[in-house]
Amino acid sequence: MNAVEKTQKLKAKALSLGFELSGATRAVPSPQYPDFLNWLSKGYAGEMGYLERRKEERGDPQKVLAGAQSIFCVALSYNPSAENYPLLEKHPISCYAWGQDYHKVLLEKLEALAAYWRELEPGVQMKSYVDTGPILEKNYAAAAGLGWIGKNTLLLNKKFGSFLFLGEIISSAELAYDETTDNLCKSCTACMDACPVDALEEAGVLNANKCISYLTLEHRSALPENTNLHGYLAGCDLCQTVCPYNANAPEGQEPSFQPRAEVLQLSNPSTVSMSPEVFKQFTQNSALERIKYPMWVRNSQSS
Ligand code: B12
Ligand code: SF4
Ligand code: SF4
Repeated sequence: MNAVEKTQKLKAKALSLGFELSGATRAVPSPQYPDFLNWLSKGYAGEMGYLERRKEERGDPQKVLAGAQSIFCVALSYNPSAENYPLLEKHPISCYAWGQDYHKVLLEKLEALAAYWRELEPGVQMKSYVDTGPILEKNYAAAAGLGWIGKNTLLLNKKFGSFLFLGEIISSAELAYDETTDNLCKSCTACMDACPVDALEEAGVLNANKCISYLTLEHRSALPENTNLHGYLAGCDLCQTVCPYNANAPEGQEPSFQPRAEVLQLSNPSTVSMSPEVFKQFTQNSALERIKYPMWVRNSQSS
């Protein structure tokens, strides 16, 4: 089977598994890698030591999979339903964590895709990642034509917006490669204007030290004095909620991302007082599992 036929089959399979978008790009160092190093050297990563520790691998897919030829990138929408959209204005938990843990949901689908690929091409070497792999996911997704990088630094698609989770399979196989898309942010600056803590230092450059998402999810030590989390306990949606491409995007179709009842009920951050046991249950099988209980208590005192 030639590369074009194979790539078409993989895209059809990805679609049947529920991925709204898929595309392929070459497994070569990302042209944005020097920008990533520059970002790290400015200290914009805060306490996210894992970005520094695995920075060599992020520069070259060969360091992740020797002999890698291609990266097959996918995106799955978690765009809230019209009914739940108003919650984005006031809910203390970012909508990326309203449903089940996206890592597990996407990895399961990627495994099914990899199994199908192995049938098409026995012997193909593959490595699948969702979020936690040492790879610049947004940059490769953009290179594979899934969308462009918006001024809020996220991968954005003209039809599906930016409430998208990304994943990829790095492989030893040649595929037919996609073209990049145009950047359609143009003169819009809605996300930069909406960020209440000015974390978007310039278009497409995020200083994590200031970012509410980082402070609530990744910053393990005490929050800097006078931190205002603007009502958030976990993550932040503000620079996506205002994006015009999200306003017109279709609702995500993945049933696992339907908001859990206990999340919908949680409305007022100042009244959030959960015992460690209830918190453990509340975060189980959710992306919130990453937050430790003392961080949750700390966040509720600053939101
Ligand atoms: C670290 C990380 C974070 C950090 C840093 C965010 C960031 N912008 O990178 C924090 C904790 C803040 C974070 C927050 C969120 N994250 Co996060 N995160 C990651 C992770 C693990 C690594 C990303 C990374 O390498 N960042 C490092 C910096 C350097 O990357 P960058 O911002 O793209 O930097 C570029 C610019 O700074 C630019 N640059 C540097 N200097 C200069 C100079 C000029 C002039 C210019 C123009 C550019 C430029 O070059 C850099 C490289 O391209 C990825 C998964 C992965 N493996 O890639 C998920 C990922 C990016 N996160 C994701 C999500 C969903 C979120 C949140 C929405 C969660 C939430 N609701 O709170 C928020 C969004 C906040 C935001 N506006 O970005 C998704 C994004 C999907 C998408 N549509 O793009 C990813 C891809 C996970 C996934 N698999 O789905 N995240
Ligand atoms: S996630 Fe929130 S704090 Fe971070 S850049 Fe976007 S709007 Fe600003
Ligand atoms: S809000 Fe405007 S500038 Fe920001 S990502 Fe969306 S289109 Fe681009």
